Amino acid sequence: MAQLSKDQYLELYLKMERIREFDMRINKLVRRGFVQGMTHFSVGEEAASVGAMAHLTYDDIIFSNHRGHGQSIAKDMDLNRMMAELAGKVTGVSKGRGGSMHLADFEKGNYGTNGIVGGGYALATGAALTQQYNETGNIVVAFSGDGATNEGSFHESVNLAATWKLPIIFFIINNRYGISMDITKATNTPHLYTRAEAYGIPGYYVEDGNDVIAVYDKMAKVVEHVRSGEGPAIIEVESYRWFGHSTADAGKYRSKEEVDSWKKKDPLLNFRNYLAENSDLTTEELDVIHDQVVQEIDAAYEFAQNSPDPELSVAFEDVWAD
Ligand SMILES: Cc1ncc(C[n+]2csc(CCOP(=O)(O)OP(=O)(O)O)c2C)c(N)n1
Ligand SMILES: [Mg+2]
Repeated sequence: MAQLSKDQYLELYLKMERIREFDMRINKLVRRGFVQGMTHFSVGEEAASVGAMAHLTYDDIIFSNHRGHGQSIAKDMDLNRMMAELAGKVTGVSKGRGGSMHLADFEKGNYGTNGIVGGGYALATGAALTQQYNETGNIVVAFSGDGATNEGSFHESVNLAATWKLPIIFFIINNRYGISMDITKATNTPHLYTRAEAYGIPGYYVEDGNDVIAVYDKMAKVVEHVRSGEGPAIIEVESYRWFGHSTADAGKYRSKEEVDSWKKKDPLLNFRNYLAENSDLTTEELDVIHDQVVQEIDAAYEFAQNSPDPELSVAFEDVWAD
């Protein structure tokens, strides 16, 4: 296990707290009608996004999917503008036109969440080709779920990326479901990282994707490989979403025992306990972080509440490149 500095631990913890608190708040705000449109929560999967993002700079590019709050927050999206976007306000990161599945921040290398399952792979592969062509030295990470890897776009993109040795990581968060579809009914391979072999690239696996340090450690190796110019890699991390697939899903297809067993493997609580035992951080210091995050979310809510709706003309902005 990597031994990190106090600041590094704090950074990981802060981001996991942000993801957790943001989505717990959004869950309430959806019910109140403040946040509209389909929303998918990252609660339970915080460690995967945070452990992965710790190795990327703002020049490195990510593409995310429909469940992209965690990755957006891990890549430092402004919480005020993120909350405003979910509420459809003009101050949102996409001027209130996109909502949860169209969050982007190009300046920080976040090329967007995406409502089309498997829709990010080819875009990410194109972005990786740009990095290689322009010799930027930057890498691209395409985040997706397990279900998306059965889309043709996954196979086409990995194949091309492998053939051209593009600097891209296909990062799969395997939460065992694609909406209500159990993974064992959707594919005959128990693990998704083994697919890498078919394309002649390395596949990496994190069995406990709720352990942020385990993800951090494995991602260090993956990033080293891809940055060295050796070509792409696949990484699969096992995790679990605590809530239903989206706000429209009561989650009847999963047993209470199964959900509870994963809640016991709470990535945030486990990391808190780990830090209390293995770092200089005290539980009091971690409580301060928690309180700070709650204040950030309060402020984001206030910002979104006080922001205006977009004018109709905003719908026609940014359609063409200047
Ligand atoms: C092309 C396409 N097909 C189907 C859907 C409907 N849909 C939305 S999310 C989802 C399941 C995705 O599962 P997975 O990739 O495992 O991600 P998870 O939701 O588990 O994080 C489906 C089928 C869609 N949005 N786009
Ligand atoms: Mg899934």
